[in-house]
Order: sequence, then structure tokens, then C-alpha cells
Amino acid sequence: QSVAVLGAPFSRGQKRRGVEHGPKVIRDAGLIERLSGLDYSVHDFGDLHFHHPEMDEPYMGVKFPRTVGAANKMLSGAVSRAIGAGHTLVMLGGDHSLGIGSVSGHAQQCPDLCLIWVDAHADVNTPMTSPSGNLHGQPVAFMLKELQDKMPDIPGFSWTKPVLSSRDLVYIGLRDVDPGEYHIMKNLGIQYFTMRDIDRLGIQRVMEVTLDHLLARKQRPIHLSFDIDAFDPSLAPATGTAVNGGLTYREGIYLTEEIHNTGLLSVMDLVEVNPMLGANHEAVEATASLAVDVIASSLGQTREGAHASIGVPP
Ligand code: DIR
Ligand code: MN
Ligand code: MN
Ligand code: MN
Repeated sequence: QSVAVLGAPFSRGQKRRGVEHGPKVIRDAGLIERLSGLDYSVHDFGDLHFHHPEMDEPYMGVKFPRTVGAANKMLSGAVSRAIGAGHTLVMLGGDHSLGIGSVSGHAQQCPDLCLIWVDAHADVNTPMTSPSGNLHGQPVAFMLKELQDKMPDIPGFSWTKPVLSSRDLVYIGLRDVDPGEYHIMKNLGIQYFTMRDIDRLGIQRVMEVTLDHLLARKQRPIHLSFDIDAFDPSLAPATGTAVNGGLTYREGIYLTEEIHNTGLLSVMDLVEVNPMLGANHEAVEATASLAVDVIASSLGQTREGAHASIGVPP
């Protein structure tokens, strides 16, 4: 089993500088060592090198469309090659607009993938519904087949095509959903679990229903797109759009343990860690260290101790 790690130092999907340093602080928090300590051979593919055109005027209110489109096209190719080579991939963002390229590259190799989007936000605004024009609030809209008649031709995105149906997606952790997004989720019948649902049902039942919804008909590769702002800001302060009342540490770890236990995780994104937004060094390190914990747990680190591959002592 081999894991590839790919950094995507990119921030033009939103307006706060600093999230492009996410890959560096997550690596500095010991990611590669932690994954090597599980039973993987770890291939660090380094960071992508993005080009930023000088002129990139907004289009229908959408900010930096060509920059975001080109970065995602590059990411999509890199993800597709890594999956084609047989790796499980961890993509380190960067902002969540990178979900477009990551899911699209994954789908090139695994057209039957399903998507678990763990986030305080639904990220399903279209350019028409977006209150901000920021593309990190819109990636899911590019993926959904059911929304394509609502998507204008945005410069930089001619290479994209929708790869998901609304029944192939589950949200977990929502607590800041825009009116247009709520309308889309309801209209398309998307399965979602808000923080209120987690309060009512418990994370165990939420994961049971999530995995049943996506996998009951057939086993298929899982794409986990994890926005660090799904966690409570007390745990993950160094992020651009923190919202109170998020996942506890134990809910986040249980969620990722359950995904690992399916044996179907194929690509994981860990996005929106912004080291320029922590109040101090400790806040940044806590956020990066939480990101490493969540990635390790998704890839099989357990709370019950020795992993099977360590072997049985004589
Ligand atoms: C808001 C904020 N829904 C928007 N979105 C995100 O700008 O579309 N914040 N993703 O992280
Ligand atoms: Mn997000
Ligand atoms: Mn978010
Ligand atoms: Mn395992």
C-alpha cells in the first residue's frame, strides 16, 4: 500500500492570503513521519507550482476565474496520474476551490467515486447565488451534473465537466449555509448532516447513514474532502472562515476512523489551514497538528493501539 502526498499551495479561491502556506505547516507538523509509521510506503510528490496571470478580471462576480481554473486543471492532471499509478492520494491545500481539480482528476481514474464533504460550509454556490464571488464557496457546483444548466461558461473552466450526481455526495458538519445553497441542497435531495444533526443523532449514527447512503448499492472509491473549518474554532483557529459550534476532536477522529474502516478511501483533501490567521504560533501549530491527526486517522491510525502489520510478538 502506498500513499502519495501532494501539496497545492494556492489561495486565489478566497481573499485571505496565507492559505497557500498550508502544505508547508502540515508537513512541518510531521505528516510524512506519521504516515511512514503506519504501514505505508510514502511518496512525497512535493508541491505543485502554480502560475498566476497578471490580469484576471472578475467574470459575473467570480474572482480570479482564470487563475483558479488553470490551477485546478494542473491539479486534476497530477491527481489523475497519482491514482493511475496506484497510490492513495493526500492533497494538501490551499483553499477549497482545489476540490474542483482534485475530484475531477480522481474521477478521470475512478468514474464511480463518491464524495464525502466535511465542512462548516456547503461550497455549492453557483456564480449566480454566490454572495462573495469567491470560488472556494463554489467547487461542488462545478461537479454536480444536476447543476450544469445553472453554470455559466466561466473563463478558465472550459476543461471541466460534471462528474457527480447529487446522490453520490454527503455533507457532514454544516452550520453556515447560504440561502441559494440551501435551495440547491433541498431541490437536489442531497444527503447532509448539519452540526444540529450530529447533536441529535450522534456521530456514530451519522457515519452509519452516510456510508450506507453511498456504499449500500455497491462498493466504490471514496473521495474525502476535509475542510479544517469543519472543526470547532477552539481546535482549528488558523483558518479563513471559522464558524462557532464545530466538530469536536473525537467526532472528527471517529468520522475518519470509520472512513478508513471501509477500506475504500482513495483520495483525501485537507484544505483551508491558514498559518497567517492564528492568533499566535501555538494556534497555528495546534491547527496543523490537528490536520496531521485527521489525515493519519483517515489512513488507519487507530486509538486502540498496535496496527496489525506490526505482527504478533512471539
Ligand atoms: C460562503 C463562504 N458560503 C461563500 N464559503 C466558504 O463565500 O460562498 N467558506 N467556503 O469557507
Ligand atoms: Mn470548504
Ligand atoms: Mn468551510
Ligand atoms: Mn488499516
